[in-house]
Amino acid sequence: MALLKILIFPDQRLRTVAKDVLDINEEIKTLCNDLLETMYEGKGIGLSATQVNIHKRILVVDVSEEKDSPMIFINPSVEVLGQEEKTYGEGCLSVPGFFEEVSRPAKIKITALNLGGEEFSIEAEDLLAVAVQHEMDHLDGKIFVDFLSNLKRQRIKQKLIKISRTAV
Ligand code: QAP
Ligand code: CO
Repeated sequence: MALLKILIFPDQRLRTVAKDVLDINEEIKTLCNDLLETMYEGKGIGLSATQVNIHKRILVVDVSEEKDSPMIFINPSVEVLGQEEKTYGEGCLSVPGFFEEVSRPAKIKITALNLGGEEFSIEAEDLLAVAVQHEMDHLDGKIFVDFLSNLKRQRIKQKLIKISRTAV
């Protein structure tokens, strides 16, 4: 197991579109476990491979209270169910310290591969639906701050740039 380094917004590598996983081998299994370990270490509820600069279509989440229900999604796709949208105060391990309201479809169906290479589908709402949509965006190079006003995004960007300068 290993902790991976998380890219921080506005790092341009977060804009990379990830590629499908073609073979679920030992390297991919290790990556999934490292993503989970890195997510738990950061007190996160979701993490994508994009955020650790590995541009493969993999995301992990754990929305449980006890933090004992890791979920792994390889090559995920999302189908929106119904018209309802819900707003949630989102954060991101790549945008540390900032939480902002984002509106997304309330109910989705996720189809993905598990570590055994088998396809599965689940319906999700509430926090799981938010987390999977947020992480799916990362695989397409999108970040939740893209949904905010230009002013808010610009402020967050400048603050994070300033923090990264002082941290060196
Ligand atoms: C994405 O986000 C998400 O700023 C995962 O200081 C967001 O795990 C899923 C975090 C909203 C569902 C709803 C952020 C931890 C973690 C921070 C995260 C921070 C410490 C964010
Ligand atoms: Co994120």
